[in-house]
Amino acid sequence: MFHRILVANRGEIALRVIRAAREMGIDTVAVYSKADEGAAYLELADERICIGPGPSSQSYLSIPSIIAAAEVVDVDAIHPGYGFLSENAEFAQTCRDHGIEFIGPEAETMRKLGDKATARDIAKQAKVPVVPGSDGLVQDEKAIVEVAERIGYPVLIKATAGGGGRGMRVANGRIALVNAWHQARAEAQAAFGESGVYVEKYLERPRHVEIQILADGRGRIVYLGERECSVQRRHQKLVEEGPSPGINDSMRRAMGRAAVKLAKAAGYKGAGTCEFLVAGKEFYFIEVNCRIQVEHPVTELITGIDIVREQIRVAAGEKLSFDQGDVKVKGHAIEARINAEDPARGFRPSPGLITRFIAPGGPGVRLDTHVHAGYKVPPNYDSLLAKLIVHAPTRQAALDRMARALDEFTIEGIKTTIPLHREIVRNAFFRKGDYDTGFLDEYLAG
Ligand code: MV4
Repeated sequence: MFHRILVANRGEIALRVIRAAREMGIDTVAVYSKADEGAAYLELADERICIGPGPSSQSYLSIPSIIAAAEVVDVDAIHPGYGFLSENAEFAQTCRDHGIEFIGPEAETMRKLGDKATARDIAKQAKVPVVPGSDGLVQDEKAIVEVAERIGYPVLIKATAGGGGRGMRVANGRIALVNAWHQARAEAQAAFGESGVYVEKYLERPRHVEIQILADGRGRIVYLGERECSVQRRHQKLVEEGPSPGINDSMRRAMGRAAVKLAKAAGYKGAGTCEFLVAGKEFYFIEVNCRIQVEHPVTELITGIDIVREQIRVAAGEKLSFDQGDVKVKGHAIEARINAEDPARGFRPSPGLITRFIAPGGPGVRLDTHVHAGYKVPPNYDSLLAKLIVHAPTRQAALDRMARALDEFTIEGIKTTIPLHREIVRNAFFRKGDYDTGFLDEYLAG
Protein backbone atom coordinates (compact mmCIF):
# COMPACT_ATOMS: atom_id res chain seq x y z
CA MET A 1 0.00 0.00 0.00
CA PHE A 2 1.04 3.60 -0.55
CA HIS A 3 2.71 5.46 2.31
CA ARG A 4 2.03 8.95 1.12
CA ILE A 5 -0.19 10.44 -1.56
CA LEU A 6 -0.49 13.91 -3.01
CA VAL A 7 -3.98 15.28 -3.51
CA ALA A 8 -3.95 17.24 -6.77
CA ASN A 9 -7.19 19.07 -6.18
CA ARG A 10 -8.96 21.49 -3.85
CA GLY A 11 -12.14 21.98 -1.85
CA GLU A 12 -14.56 19.27 -0.83
CA ILE A 13 -13.04 16.52 -3.01
CA ALA A 14 -9.53 17.20 -1.69
CA LEU A 15 -10.98 16.78 1.80
CA ARG A 16 -12.85 13.61 0.76
CA VAL A 17 -9.57 12.05 -0.44
CA ILE A 18 -7.70 13.20 2.69
CA ARG A 19 -10.37 11.50 4.82
CA ALA A 20 -10.15 8.20 2.93
CA ALA A 21 -6.35 8.21 3.12
CA ARG A 22 -6.35 9.00 6.83
CA GLU A 23 -8.62 6.04 7.53
CA MET A 24 -6.23 3.85 5.52
CA GLY A 25 -3.16 5.03 7.43
CA ILE A 26 -1.77 6.82 4.38
CA ASP A 27 -0.15 10.24 4.81
CA THR A 28 -1.43 13.04 2.61
CA VAL A 29 0.07 16.11 1.03
CA ALA A 30 -2.42 18.77 -0.02
CA VAL A 31 -1.54 21.25 -2.73
CA TYR A 32 -3.00 24.74 -2.78
CA SER A 33 -2.94 27.89 -4.84
CA LYS A 34 -2.47 31.38 -3.40
CA ALA A 35 -6.27 31.80 -3.65
CA ASP A 36 -6.76 28.84 -1.28
CA GLU A 37 -3.94 29.73 1.11
CA GLY A 38 -4.94 29.30 4.75
CA ALA A 39 -8.12 27.28 4.01
CA ALA A 40 -8.98 25.19 7.08
CA TYR A 41 -9.35 21.88 5.22
CA LEU A 42 -5.66 22.06 4.29
CA GLU A 43 -4.83 21.56 7.98
CA LEU A 44 -6.37 18.08 7.81
CA ALA A 45 -3.64 16.91 5.44
CA ASP A 46 -0.31 15.84 6.94
CA GLU A 47 1.49 18.44 4.84
CA ARG A 48 0.59 21.18 2.38
CA ILE A 49 2.48 22.79 -0.42
CA CYS A 50 1.80 25.91 -2.50
CA ILE A 51 1.81 25.18 -6.24
CA GLY A 52 1.24 28.65 -7.66
CA PRO A 53 -1.00 31.69 -8.00
CA GLY A 54 -4.82 31.71 -8.09
CA PRO A 55 -5.48 31.00 -11.77
CA SER A 56 -6.00 27.24 -12.28
CA SER A 57 -3.77 27.27 -15.36
CA GLN A 58 -0.82 28.13 -13.11
CA SER A 59 -1.73 25.87 -10.20
CA TYR A 60 -4.30 23.01 -10.20
CA LEU A 61 -3.98 22.61 -13.98
CA SER A 62 -0.20 22.94 -14.14
CA ILE A 63 1.39 19.52 -14.69
CA PRO A 64 4.95 20.81 -14.06
CA SER A 65 3.93 22.53 -10.80
CA ILE A 66 2.16 19.44 -9.47
CA ILE A 67 4.89 17.00 -10.50
CA ALA A 68 7.52 19.32 -8.97
CA ALA A 69 5.54 19.38 -5.70
CA ALA A 70 5.18 15.59 -5.75
CA GLU A 71 8.94 15.18 -6.23
CA VAL A 72 9.76 17.59 -3.41
CA VAL A 73 7.53 15.78 -0.89
CA ASP A 74 8.31 12.32 -2.30
CA VAL A 75 4.87 10.72 -2.65
CA ASP A 76 4.06 7.24 -4.02
CA ALA A 77 0.88 8.31 -5.76
CA ILE A 78 -1.28 11.25 -6.84
CA HIS A 79 -5.06 11.41 -6.49
CA PRO A 80 -6.46 13.84 -9.09
CA GLY A 81 -10.02 14.18 -7.71
CA TYR A 82 -12.48 15.41 -10.36
CA GLY A 83 -12.15 18.25 -12.87
CA PHE A 84 -8.69 19.83 -13.32
CA LEU A 85 -6.21 17.12 -14.44
CA SER A 86 -8.35 14.14 -13.48
CA GLU A 87 -9.05 12.98 -17.05
CA ASN A 88 -5.85 14.24 -18.62
CA ALA A 89 -4.04 11.25 -20.15
CA GLU A 90 -0.82 13.21 -20.51
CA PHE A 91 -0.86 13.94 -16.76
CA ALA A 92 -1.45 10.25 -15.93
CA GLN A 93 1.46 9.32 -18.20
CA THR A 94 3.73 12.01 -16.74
CA CYS A 95 3.02 10.82 -13.19
CA ARG A 96 3.96 7.25 -14.09
CA ASP A 97 7.02 8.39 -16.06
CA HIS A 98 8.19 9.97 -12.79
CA GLY A 99 7.61 6.76 -10.84
CA ILE A 100 4.48 8.13 -9.21
CA GLU A 101 1.26 6.10 -9.43
CA PHE A 102 -1.69 8.00 -10.90
CA ILE A 103 -4.85 6.98 -9.02
CA GLY A 104 -7.00 6.28 -12.05
CA PRO A 105 -7.03 4.24 -15.28
CA GLU A 106 -4.05 3.71 -17.60
CA ALA A 107 -3.19 6.76 -19.73
CA GLU A 108 -3.97 4.80 -22.89
CA THR A 109 -7.44 3.88 -21.59
CA MET A 110 -8.11 7.52 -20.73
CA ARG A 111 -6.95 8.61 -24.18
CA LYS A 112 -9.27 6.15 -25.92
CA LEU A 113 -12.34 6.78 -23.76
CA GLY A 114 -11.72 10.53 -23.66
CA ASP A 115 -12.26 10.52 -27.40
CA LYS A 116 -16.05 10.15 -27.58
CA ALA A 117 -16.19 8.69 -31.08
CA THR A 118 -13.64 6.05 -30.06
CA ALA A 119 -15.56 5.32 -26.84
CA ARG A 120 -18.67 4.86 -28.99
CA ASP A 121 -16.76 2.45 -31.26
CA ILE A 122 -15.56 0.42 -28.29
CA ALA A 123 -19.12 0.26 -26.98
CA LYS A 124 -20.44 -0.93 -30.34
CA GLN A 125 -17.71 -3.57 -30.58
CA ALA A 126 -18.69 -4.77 -27.12
CA LYS A 127 -22.35 -4.95 -28.18
CA VAL A 128 -23.33 -2.16 -25.81
CA PRO A 129 -26.24 -0.18 -27.29
CA VAL A 130 -25.32 3.25 -28.66
CA VAL A 131 -27.59 5.93 -30.12
CA PRO A 132 -28.15 5.31 -33.86
CA GLY A 133 -25.62 7.44 -35.75
CA SER A 134 -22.36 7.60 -37.64
CA ASP A 135 -19.62 5.00 -37.71
CA GLY A 136 -16.79 7.01 -36.20
CA LEU A 137 -16.15 10.58 -37.32
CA VAL A 138 -18.02 12.15 -40.23
CA GLN A 139 -15.46 13.34 -42.74
CA ASP A 140 -17.45 15.50 -45.16
CA GLU A 141 -20.82 17.07 -46.04
CA LYS A 142 -21.84 14.12 -48.17
CA ALA A 143 -21.19 11.65 -45.36
CA ILE A 144 -23.13 13.62 -42.76
CA VAL A 145 -26.14 14.02 -45.03
CA GLU A 146 -26.08 10.27 -45.72
CA VAL A 147 -26.03 9.43 -42.01
CA ALA A 148 -28.79 11.95 -41.17
CA GLU A 149 -31.08 10.68 -43.92
CA ARG A 150 -30.52 7.10 -42.83
CA ILE A 151 -31.34 7.73 -39.14
CA GLY A 152 -33.81 10.59 -39.68
CA TYR A 153 -33.94 14.13 -38.30
CA PRO A 154 -33.43 15.68 -35.85
CA VAL A 155 -29.78 14.74 -35.42
CA LEU A 156 -27.18 15.88 -32.93
CA ILE A 157 -23.61 16.68 -33.98
CA LYS A 158 -21.11 16.07 -31.20
CA ALA A 159 -17.42 16.98 -30.90
CA THR A 160 -15.33 13.87 -30.32
CA ALA A 161 -13.10 15.84 -27.95
CA GLY A 162 -16.15 17.33 -26.22
CA GLY A 163 -18.22 15.87 -23.44
CA GLY A 164 -20.37 17.33 -20.74
CA GLY A 165 -22.39 18.99 -23.48
CA ARG A 166 -19.72 21.23 -24.97
CA GLY A 167 -19.59 21.51 -28.74
CA MET A 168 -22.99 20.03 -29.62
CA ARG A 169 -25.37 21.18 -32.39
CA VAL A 170 -28.89 19.99 -33.23
CA ALA A 171 -30.03 19.95 -36.87
CA ASN A 172 -33.62 19.51 -38.06
CA GLY A 173 -33.09 19.21 -41.82
CA ARG A 174 -30.54 19.04 -44.64
CA ILE A 175 -29.75 22.76 -45.03
CA ALA A 176 -29.44 23.30 -41.28
CA LEU A 177 -27.35 20.15 -41.05
CA VAL A 178 -24.63 21.31 -43.41
CA ASN A 179 -24.39 24.68 -41.62
CA ALA A 180 -24.39 22.99 -38.22
CA TRP A 181 -21.67 20.62 -39.38
CA HIS A 182 -19.35 23.51 -40.34
CA GLN A 183 -20.16 25.40 -37.13
CA ALA A 184 -19.65 22.37 -34.93
CA ARG A 185 -16.25 21.64 -36.51
CA ALA A 186 -15.07 25.24 -36.13
CA GLU A 187 -16.32 25.37 -32.55
CA ALA A 188 -14.65 22.06 -31.67
CA GLN A 189 -11.37 23.21 -33.25
CA ALA A 190 -11.46 26.46 -31.26
CA ALA A 191 -12.47 24.83 -27.97
CA PHE A 192 -10.46 21.60 -28.05
CA GLY A 193 -7.90 22.02 -30.84
CA GLU A 194 -9.57 19.04 -32.50
CA SER A 195 -12.30 19.42 -35.12
CA GLY A 196 -13.53 15.81 -35.29
CA VAL A 197 -17.30 15.40 -34.95
CA TYR A 198 -19.73 12.49 -35.07
CA VAL A 199 -23.49 12.31 -35.38
CA GLU A 200 -26.30 10.72 -33.40
CA LYS A 201 -30.06 10.68 -33.62
CA TYR A 202 -31.26 13.52 -31.34
CA LEU A 203 -33.29 12.16 -28.45
CA GLU A 204 -35.89 14.57 -27.04
CA ARG A 205 -35.77 14.99 -23.29
CA PRO A 206 -33.98 11.78 -22.35
CA ARG A 207 -33.17 10.79 -18.80
CA HIS A 208 -29.53 10.77 -17.80
CA VAL A 209 -28.67 7.60 -15.87
CA GLU A 210 -25.13 6.55 -15.07
CA ILE A 211 -23.55 3.36 -13.77
CA GLN A 212 -20.72 3.44 -11.23
CA ILE A 213 -18.07 0.83 -11.91
CA LEU A 214 -14.98 -0.37 -10.08
CA ALA A 215 -12.26 -2.43 -11.75
CA ASP A 216 -9.10 -3.81 -10.19
CA GLY A 217 -7.20 -4.34 -13.44
CA ARG A 218 -6.70 -7.93 -12.30
CA GLY A 219 -9.82 -9.39 -13.81
CA ARG A 220 -12.54 -8.17 -11.52
CA ILE A 221 -15.04 -5.51 -12.61
CA VAL A 222 -18.21 -4.72 -10.70
CA TYR A 223 -21.02 -2.20 -11.09
CA LEU A 224 -22.39 -0.43 -8.03
CA GLY A 225 -25.88 0.38 -9.20
CA GLU A 226 -26.96 3.55 -10.98
CA ARG A 227 -27.50 7.23 -10.31
CA GLU A 228 -30.24 9.31 -11.88
CA CYS A 229 -28.76 12.69 -12.86
CA SER A 230 -31.46 14.34 -14.96
CA VAL A 231 -31.88 17.41 -12.73
CA GLN A 232 -29.36 19.68 -14.41
CA ARG A 233 -28.99 23.09 -15.97
CA ARG A 234 -26.51 23.82 -18.73
CA HIS A 235 -24.89 20.44 -18.10
CA GLN A 236 -24.33 21.24 -14.42
CA LYS A 237 -26.07 18.69 -12.25
CA LEU A 238 -27.99 19.96 -9.23
CA VAL A 239 -29.54 16.81 -7.80
CA GLU A 240 -28.58 13.15 -8.12
CA GLU A 241 -30.28 10.11 -6.68
CA GLY A 242 -30.06 6.37 -6.58
CA PRO A 243 -31.70 4.10 -7.47
CA SER A 244 -33.20 5.89 -10.47
CA PRO A 245 -36.98 6.30 -10.14
CA GLY A 246 -37.24 6.11 -13.93
CA ILE A 247 -35.99 2.60 -14.75
CA ASN A 248 -37.06 -0.90 -13.79
CA ASP A 249 -34.95 -3.80 -12.49
CA SER A 250 -34.56 -5.35 -15.90
CA MET A 251 -33.13 -2.15 -17.43
CA ARG A 252 -31.03 -1.62 -14.30
CA ARG A 253 -29.42 -5.03 -14.68
CA ALA A 254 -28.96 -4.70 -18.44
CA MET A 255 -27.34 -1.29 -18.02
CA GLY A 256 -25.04 -2.56 -15.28
CA ARG A 257 -23.94 -5.50 -17.42
CA ALA A 258 -23.44 -3.21 -20.42
CA ALA A 259 -21.19 -0.95 -18.32
CA VAL A 260 -19.09 -3.91 -17.20
CA LYS A 261 -18.79 -5.23 -20.78
CA LEU A 262 -17.61 -1.83 -21.95
CA ALA A 263 -15.13 -1.50 -19.08
CA LYS A 264 -13.77 -4.94 -19.90
CA ALA A 265 -13.43 -4.08 -23.59
CA ALA A 266 -11.56 -0.87 -22.71
CA GLY A 267 -9.20 -2.56 -20.23
CA TYR A 268 -10.52 -0.31 -17.49
CA LYS A 269 -8.91 -0.01 -14.06
CA GLY A 270 -10.10 2.07 -11.12
CA ALA A 271 -13.38 3.84 -10.42
CA GLY A 272 -15.36 5.07 -13.41
CA THR A 273 -18.79 5.95 -14.66
CA CYS A 274 -20.63 4.89 -17.80
CA GLU A 275 -23.22 7.46 -18.83
CA PHE A 276 -26.40 6.41 -20.57
CA LEU A 277 -29.40 8.19 -22.00
CA VAL A 278 -32.77 6.58 -21.39
CA ALA A 279 -35.63 7.22 -23.83
CA GLY A 280 -38.79 5.18 -23.47
CA LYS A 281 -37.91 1.53 -22.98
CA GLU A 282 -34.41 1.90 -24.46
CA PHE A 283 -31.06 2.93 -23.06
CA TYR A 284 -28.02 4.08 -24.99
CA PHE A 285 -24.39 4.47 -23.98
CA ILE A 286 -22.97 7.99 -24.50
CA GLU A 287 -19.75 8.54 -22.54
CA VAL A 288 -17.36 7.16 -19.95
CA ASN A 289 -16.01 9.36 -17.16
CA CYS A 290 -12.54 8.17 -16.11
CA ARG A 291 -12.64 9.76 -12.66
CA ILE A 292 -14.31 9.81 -9.27
CA GLN A 293 -17.43 11.94 -9.71
CA VAL A 294 -18.99 14.66 -7.60
CA GLU A 295 -22.05 12.47 -6.98
CA HIS A 296 -20.18 9.32 -5.88
CA PRO A 297 -21.56 9.57 -2.28
CA VAL A 298 -25.04 8.60 -3.54
CA THR A 299 -23.59 5.21 -4.50
CA GLU A 300 -21.55 4.97 -1.30
CA LEU A 301 -24.66 5.38 0.82
CA ILE A 302 -26.79 2.81 -1.02
CA THR A 303 -24.03 0.19 -1.34
CA GLY A 304 -21.98 0.83 1.81
CA ILE A 305 -18.82 0.78 -0.34
CA ASP A 306 -16.19 3.48 0.15
CA ILE A 307 -15.40 4.20 -3.51
CA VAL A 308 -12.41 6.47 -2.83
CA ARG A 309 -10.88 3.82 -0.58
CA GLU A 310 -11.36 1.14 -3.25
CA GLN A 311 -9.94 3.47 -5.88
CA ILE A 312 -6.77 3.90 -3.81
CA ARG A 313 -6.57 0.14 -3.08
CA VAL A 314 -6.77 -0.92 -6.72
CA ALA A 315 -4.28 1.78 -7.76
CA ALA A 316 -1.87 0.23 -5.24
CA GLY A 317 -2.30 -3.11 -7.03
CA GLU A 318 -4.71 -4.75 -4.61
CA LYS A 319 -7.62 -6.90 -5.72
CA LEU A 320 -11.22 -5.91 -5.19
CA SER A 321 -12.25 -7.71 -2.00
CA PHE A 322 -15.82 -8.38 -3.18
CA ASP A 323 -17.59 -9.44 -6.33
CA GLN A 324 -20.87 -8.58 -8.02
CA GLY A 325 -22.87 -10.91 -5.80
CA ASP A 326 -21.69 -9.01 -2.72
CA VAL A 327 -23.00 -5.68 -4.01
CA LYS A 328 -26.42 -5.03 -2.53
CA VAL A 329 -28.27 -1.76 -3.03
CA LYS A 330 -30.03 -0.77 0.16
CA GLY A 331 -32.56 2.04 0.49
CA HIS A 332 -32.45 5.31 -1.36
CA ALA A 333 -30.00 8.23 -1.44
CA ILE A 334 -30.34 11.78 -2.76
CA GLU A 335 -27.64 14.41 -3.17
CA ALA A 336 -28.18 18.17 -3.40
CA ARG A 337 -25.26 20.21 -4.70
CA ILE A 338 -24.95 23.43 -2.73
CA ASN A 339 -23.25 26.05 -4.90
CA ALA A 340 -22.23 29.63 -4.19
CA GLU A 341 -24.56 30.89 -6.91
CA ASP A 342 -27.68 33.01 -7.10
CA PRO A 343 -30.44 31.06 -8.89
CA ALA A 344 -32.56 34.26 -9.00
CA ARG A 345 -29.86 35.90 -11.16
CA GLY A 346 -29.15 33.24 -13.72
CA PHE A 347 -26.98 31.26 -11.31
CA ARG A 348 -24.45 34.06 -11.17
CA PRO A 349 -21.43 33.10 -9.00
CA SER A 350 -21.67 34.50 -5.47
CA PRO A 351 -18.21 34.39 -3.91
CA GLY A 352 -17.35 36.11 -0.63
CA LEU A 353 -17.36 35.67 3.13
CA ILE A 354 -19.61 33.09 4.77
CA THR A 355 -20.80 34.91 7.90
CA ARG A 356 -23.01 32.15 9.34
CA PHE A 357 -22.93 28.41 8.68
CA ILE A 358 -25.19 25.91 10.42
CA ALA A 359 -24.81 22.34 9.17
CA PRO A 360 -27.69 19.87 9.01
CA GLY A 361 -27.23 16.54 10.74
CA GLY A 362 -29.10 13.72 12.41
CA PRO A 363 -30.03 10.28 11.10
CA GLY A 364 -29.12 9.46 7.52
CA VAL A 365 -27.51 12.82 6.75
CA ARG A 366 -24.02 13.24 5.26
CA LEU A 367 -22.46 16.61 4.50
CA ASP A 368 -19.29 16.73 2.39
CA THR A 369 -17.86 20.23 2.57
CA HIS A 370 -14.66 22.14 3.11
CA VAL A 371 -16.39 25.37 4.17
CA HIS A 372 -17.45 26.87 7.52
CA ALA A 373 -18.43 30.20 9.08
CA GLY A 374 -15.61 32.65 8.38
CA TYR A 375 -14.57 30.88 5.15
CA LYS A 376 -14.12 33.19 2.19
CA VAL A 377 -15.28 31.60 -1.08
CA PRO A 378 -12.65 32.56 -3.67
CA PRO A 379 -13.93 33.77 -7.06
CA ASN A 380 -11.41 31.68 -9.00
CA TYR A 381 -12.95 28.20 -9.06
CA ASP A 382 -16.04 26.05 -9.43
CA SER A 383 -18.70 27.27 -7.01
CA LEU A 384 -19.44 23.94 -5.27
CA LEU A 385 -19.54 24.60 -1.51
CA ALA A 386 -21.07 21.44 -0.12
CA LYS A 387 -22.86 18.24 -0.99
CA LEU A 388 -25.79 17.31 1.19
CA ILE A 389 -26.53 13.61 0.85
CA VAL A 390 -29.31 11.77 2.63
CA HIS A 391 -30.05 8.08 2.93
CA ALA A 392 -33.31 6.42 4.00
CA PRO A 393 -35.08 3.08 3.54
CA THR A 394 -37.40 4.35 0.78
CA ARG A 395 -37.43 7.16 -1.79
CA GLN A 396 -40.34 8.85 -0.01
CA ALA A 397 -38.46 8.78 3.30
CA ALA A 398 -35.33 10.09 1.58
CA LEU A 399 -37.30 13.01 0.09
CA ASP A 400 -38.70 13.89 3.52
CA ARG A 401 -35.24 13.59 5.04
CA MET A 402 -33.75 15.85 2.36
CA ALA A 403 -36.50 18.45 2.92
CA ARG A 404 -35.84 18.35 6.66
CA ALA A 405 -32.04 18.58 6.25
CA LEU A 406 -32.33 21.50 3.79
CA ASP A 407 -34.53 23.32 6.30
CA GLU A 408 -31.83 22.88 8.96
CA PHE A 409 -29.11 24.17 6.64
CA THR A 410 -28.18 27.86 7.02
CA ILE A 411 -25.51 29.65 5.02
CA GLU A 412 -25.37 33.45 5.26
CA GLY A 413 -23.17 36.10 3.69
CA ILE A 414 -23.39 34.72 0.16
CA LYS A 415 -26.17 33.41 -2.10
CA THR A 416 -26.52 29.65 -2.43
CA THR A 417 -28.68 27.07 -4.18
CA ILE A 418 -30.22 25.92 -0.85
CA PRO A 419 -33.55 27.78 -1.39
CA LEU A 420 -33.89 26.28 -4.89
CA HIS A 421 -33.26 22.78 -3.51
CA ARG A 422 -36.00 23.35 -0.90
CA GLU A 423 -38.39 23.98 -3.80
CA ILE A 424 -37.23 21.09 -5.98
CA VAL A 425 -37.56 18.53 -3.19
CA ARG A 426 -41.17 19.63 -2.67
CA ASN A 427 -42.04 19.72 -6.38
CA ALA A 428 -44.84 17.27 -7.21
CA PHE A 429 -43.19 15.95 -10.40
CA PHE A 430 -39.84 15.50 -8.69
CA ARG A 431 -41.51 13.72 -5.77
CA LYS A 432 -43.25 11.35 -8.17
CA GLY A 433 -39.95 10.65 -9.92
CA ASP A 434 -41.60 11.96 -13.06
CA TYR A 435 -38.76 14.05 -14.51
CA ASP A 436 -36.17 14.08 -17.30
CA THR A 437 -33.35 16.35 -18.54
CA GLY A 438 -35.91 19.02 -19.43
CA PHE A 439 -37.31 19.25 -15.89
CA LEU A 440 -35.20 22.02 -14.38
CA ASP A 441 -35.30 24.42 -17.36
CA GLU A 442 -39.05 23.99 -17.49
CA TYR A 443 -39.37 24.55 -13.75
CA LEU A 444 -37.17 27.67 -13.85
CA ALA A 445 -39.09 29.06 -16.82
CA GLY A 446 -42.16 28.79 -14.58
C1 MV4 B 1 -27.64 13.65 -26.33
C2 MV4 B 1 -28.93 14.19 -26.15
C3 MV4 B 1 -29.91 13.80 -27.01
N1 MV4 B 1 -29.63 12.93 -28.01
N2 MV4 B 1 -27.42 12.79 -27.32
C4 MV4 B 1 -25.44 16.35 -23.13
C5 MV4 B 1 -24.18 16.12 -22.42
C6 MV4 B 1 -23.51 15.01 -23.10
N3 MV4 B 1 -22.90 14.15 -22.12
C7 MV4 B 1 -24.56 14.32 -23.86
N4 MV4 B 1 -25.70 15.18 -23.85
C8 MV4 B 1 -26.81 14.88 -24.55
N5 MV4 B 1 -26.62 13.98 -25.54
C9 MV4 B 1 -28.39 12.44 -28.15
N6 MV4 B 1 -28.16 11.59 -29.13
C10 MV4 B 1 -29.14 15.08 -25.11
C11 MV4 B 1 -28.07 15.44 -24.30
C12 MV4 B 1 -28.40 16.33 -23.24
C13 MV4 B 1 -28.28 15.97 -21.90
C14 MV4 B 1 -27.76 14.73 -21.52
C15 MV4 B 1 -27.63 14.38 -20.20
C16 MV4 B 1 -28.02 15.28 -19.22
C17 MV4 B 1 -28.50 16.50 -19.57
C18 MV4 B 1 -28.63 16.87 -20.89
C19 MV4 B 1 -29.14 18.11 -21.23
C20 MV4 B 1 -29.25 18.46 -22.53
C21 MV4 B 1 -28.87 17.58 -23.54
